Parts: sequence; structure tokens; C-alpha cells
Amino acid sequence: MRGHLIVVEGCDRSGKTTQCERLVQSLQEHGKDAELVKFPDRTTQTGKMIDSYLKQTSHLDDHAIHLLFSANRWEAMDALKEKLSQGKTLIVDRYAFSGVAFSAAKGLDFEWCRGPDVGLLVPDVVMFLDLTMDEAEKRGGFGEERYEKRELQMQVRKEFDKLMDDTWKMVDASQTKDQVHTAMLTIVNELPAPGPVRSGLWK
Ligand code: NYM
Repeated sequence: MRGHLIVVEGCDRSGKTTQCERLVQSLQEHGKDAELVKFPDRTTQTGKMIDSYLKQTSHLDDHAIHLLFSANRWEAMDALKEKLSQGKTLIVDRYAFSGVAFSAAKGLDFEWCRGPDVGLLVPDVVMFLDLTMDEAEKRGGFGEERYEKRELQMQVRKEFDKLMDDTWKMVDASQTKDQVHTAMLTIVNELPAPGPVRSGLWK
């Protein structure tokens, strides 16, 4: 049986990365072949350009960086497909939904933003770690990277709303770390057995 493709999305400071790591660890401890995948993957050629853009050491046109984020996903697709077919469950920290939400929040056309990612692998579930901006700020404020500003994050949240459908699972990220973890683990454990790997996101 193939593995599940599980996407975790949320605004910055929602605890996503910590929870993704913990989820993978828990699944492995329960004997599941699970692996963490993170977008952007900052190790590849496109990832290095994205990294320097995010760290504000380079400037790129908004459209160009949007396409780079998408390319960074496309170049990973064959390998991810192969892993899923081998039975690996993939926990994906950000995906095309972040791509659209962040670029549209900057003012790019929403439909244009979806275009480059049309056809990517379709996740079996998207979990959204939901946290209000006040709660996010209580966690020590945002960092130094591009996009880590209150106004932009508020707009990102609105763009995420437009992308949600009934396959998404909302997780209240204001709970304790243990509660969030349990909620995520329950969602994963309740997923139905997956069918064949599906390409064709947003088709
Ligand atoms: N981001 C992430 C985008 O703008 N577009 C994308 O397609 C993706 C995957 O990059 N603020 C933004 C969201 C984050 C930033 O992500 C880096 P992270 O998870 O902080 O490394």
C-alpha cells in the first residue's frame, strides 16, 4: 500500500515545523515508515535563491520568486511520488497553498498564483494549524525574514481561507504542544487507506 501525502499549513509562528518533526517521530515510533519533507527545500539550486530572497540578501520580482517556489516543488515531485509508492508516509511542512497565500497576500492575482502549481501531487489531507495573530505575537514575535510582519500575515490568513475546502482539517494551534500533537496524530490515524498516487492538484 502506498503512503499518505500529508500537508501541514499555517501562518508563521503557528508551531508547524516543531509539530511536523514531532509527528514524524511519533509515526516512526509506532512502526510507520514516515519522512519529513519541507518546502521550500533550501538545499537545491532554486532553494538557495529562495533562501537568499527570504533572508533579504537578494531582491527578486514578486512573480519570479513565486515561480521559483513552485519550481522548488516541481523538482521534488518525482522523488516524492516514488517514496509514496514505496509505502512511505510523507509529512510535508508547507506546500502550494503557502505558495498562493503568501504571493496573493503581496498583491499578485490569486488565479495567476495557482497556475504554476496546477498538476502537483494531490495531498490526502491538509492540516491547518490555526492561530490568531495575537497568539502568534505572544510567542515572541516574528523573525527577521521577509514576510514576518503582522499586516502581511493577516492577509496571508485571508488568502488561506480562500484555499480551504472540506478536505482540510483545522487544528487549534493555541492548545498546548501535546494537545496539538495528539490532534494531528488522531487525524493521521483516521485517514482512510489511500488509493493510487494522484497528480492533478487544482485540476
Ligand atoms: N513561502 C513558502 C512562500 O512565500 N511561498 C511558498 O511557496 C512557500 C513554500 O516562505 N514565510 C514563505 C512562507 C515562509 C517562508 O518558510 C519560509 P519556512 O516554513 O519559514 O521555512
